[in-house]
Amino acid sequence: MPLKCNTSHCHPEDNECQAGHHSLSVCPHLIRSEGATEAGGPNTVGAELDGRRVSWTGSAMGLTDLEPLSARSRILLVGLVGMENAGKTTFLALLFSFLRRGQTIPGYRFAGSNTLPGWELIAGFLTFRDGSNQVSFPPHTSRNAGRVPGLLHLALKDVSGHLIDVVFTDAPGEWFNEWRNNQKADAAVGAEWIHQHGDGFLLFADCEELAGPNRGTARMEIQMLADRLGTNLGKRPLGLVWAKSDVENVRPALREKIQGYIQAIGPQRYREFAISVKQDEQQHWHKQVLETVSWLIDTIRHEPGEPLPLIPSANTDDLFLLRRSVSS
Ligand SMILES: Nc1nc2c(ncn2[C@@H]2O[C@H](COP(=O)(O)OP(=O)(O)OP(=O)(O)O)[C@@H](O)[C@H]2O)c(=O)[nH]1
Ligand SMILES: [Mg+2]
Repeated sequence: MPLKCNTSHCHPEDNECQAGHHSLSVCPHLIRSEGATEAGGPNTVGAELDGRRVSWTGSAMGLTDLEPLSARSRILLVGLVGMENAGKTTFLALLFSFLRRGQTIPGYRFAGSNTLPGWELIAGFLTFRDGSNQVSFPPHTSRNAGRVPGLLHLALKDVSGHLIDVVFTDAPGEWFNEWRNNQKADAAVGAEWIHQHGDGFLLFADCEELAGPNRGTARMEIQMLADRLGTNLGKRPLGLVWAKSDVENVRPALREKIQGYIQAIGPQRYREFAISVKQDEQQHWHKQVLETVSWLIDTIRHEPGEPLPLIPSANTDDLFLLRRSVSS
């Protein structure tokens, strides 16, 4: 049975304690429900918070941590959707590695992050360390990540200097597996939350799975996820990310069927991207990671088909507009 608390907005089940206790067991507000044990497992009274889900540690954020951010700007929430091992966390790790190296998201400058250690935690796996030439992939995202996904934050500035807060979800593929089968399943609450609150989505298609013996199942799973995402999608942009594009495309017809299927669902604002951890001068897989984010932010911020408003040039005959120069 999940842990409960009588303080509003407190979520011990997500390992968040509004009173700031590191060990949930010492919090006087905690309701010790039947079945909650003293140690072990995600929903335990004895669980050490260890700063994992509170924003001031810089770790990936939880739902409550969004509040202070939303006070400064309208947060753009980008939902990363895909089955287990589809490449969602690796995409985020790549994105941060490029930003850390000084590369930019086209049209946007890096202006900070509330979750730097959270980004480092995943990008660190793709980083060469002193004395070692080994890199590895970030670990599988745990299904015990809580009720809401891990949230990674980027503050960006556009060309005119406007600050934009973007938050990316890093959720376990298992959530989406449950969600594609049953939208209302208990284990699909996090996936449903992403769909409800996301301002834009990236659907990950695993090119390795699509080239392997389980390609039929992989195709069906992607299509089912696309169906779910397509429901009430409205103007929200949907990007299809061909992850692990370095794996040879042995079944081009299969990919075309997926493309056709998603286009038939009719997302109003749709684009495809091919990415990989491997560098390729012709395919620009790395560049497309940054372009994916740029396209999403641009699309979320601007109404479809609506050109950016033109800034009228000052009419120099108008004395009102010339007020300052007249009075100076
Ligand atoms: N060949 C190849 N393999 C990749 C690439 N990106 C990821 N992988 C492999 O795919 C695995 C899963 O990647 P993740 O990024 O953890 O996938 P995920 O979607 O976050 O998975 P969950 O956390 O389980 O939902 C990695 O451990 C790698 O083995 C890529 O660009 N090329
Ligand atoms: Mg993951």
